[in-house]
Amino acid sequence: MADKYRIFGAEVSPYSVKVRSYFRYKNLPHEWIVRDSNTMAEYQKYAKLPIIPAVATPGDEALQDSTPIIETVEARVPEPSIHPDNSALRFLSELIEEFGDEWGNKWMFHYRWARDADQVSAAERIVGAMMPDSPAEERAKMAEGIRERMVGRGWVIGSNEQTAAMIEESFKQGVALLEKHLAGRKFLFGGRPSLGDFGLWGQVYNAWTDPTPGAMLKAEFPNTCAWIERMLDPKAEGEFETWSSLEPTLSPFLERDVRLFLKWSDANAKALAAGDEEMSVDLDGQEWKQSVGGPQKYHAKTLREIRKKYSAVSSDEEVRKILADSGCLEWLSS
Ligand SMILES: N[C@@H](CCC(=O)N[C@@H](CS)C(=O)NCC(=O)O)C(=O)O
Repeated sequence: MADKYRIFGAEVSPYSVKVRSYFRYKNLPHEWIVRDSNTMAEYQKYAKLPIIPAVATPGDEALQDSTPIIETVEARVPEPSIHPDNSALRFLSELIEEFGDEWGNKWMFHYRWARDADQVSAAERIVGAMMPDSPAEERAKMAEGIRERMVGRGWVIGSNEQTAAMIEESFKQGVALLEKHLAGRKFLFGGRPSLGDFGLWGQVYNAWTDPTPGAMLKAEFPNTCAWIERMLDPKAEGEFETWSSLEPTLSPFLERDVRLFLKWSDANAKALAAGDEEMSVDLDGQEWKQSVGGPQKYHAKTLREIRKKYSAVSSDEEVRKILADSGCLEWLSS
């Protein structure tokens, strides 16, 4: 039996760094193993799906998919808890995690592959981590190949001519709301990190490492940048707050960003169920149109999961009111 967890991941993978920050916060003995040409064979022993992160537990069990990884470990090592005691706040944190994983990823992925500077930077970092021992010439060739492949894959996250500006606007407005919320506050729910912080942070941290969104964050959003740096190795610095102190600045984020994401996710699930190849949804007066297929099935699955989590707390008056007031309820209770 190993004495540590092993996390196979990469710095450029938002879900990998999300899990690594969680392990750091929980103070769990772990080794961060960059999945590269040297560690690939070992990674493949644990990875049922060809994705990172993959975690090997001290008992040599294989875990994949960041949300179940965190849920499994949290059930085994509950302290310090990443869930507020209050069930309404706990659900909001889970909802923000879902938002980060499924919509924050559109922000990150779109910016990473939309412009030359970001494409070059990301492709170089991916190759630098994957093939550290290869000659520069080989790495440059590989980086060009990755760049070409990824630039053509915007459809995976629904980035296309019609949605590009909507995604960028969503990032700018979303981060502007976070910036206000993080003024004088260490984490999204108060003095310690929640599940919602880990999920959203993995994406925003990765965007911060990319030239275009990184420059924007550094120029305009100092509170968000401080949170990004704090979340790399987060420590409990206080307690979770109550809804009354969070509400003034967290409500606007739920009302705009999370509500629109849920509306999109509902439309995506309906299009898949109907066997459509395209989906279109009105997001506050702007039409979002994208192809749907294999990659979008995962969003439908996580929508079912978050609805299940909502249904477990739906008798709680406080959570119903918060979700109804922010326009999120109708997408969670269907
Ligand atoms: N839902 C999964 C998503 C994992 C995922 O999409 N990982 C990406 C990197 S961020 C991946 O492994 N892509 C294929 C690859 O890098 O080989 C999770 O939360 O862990």
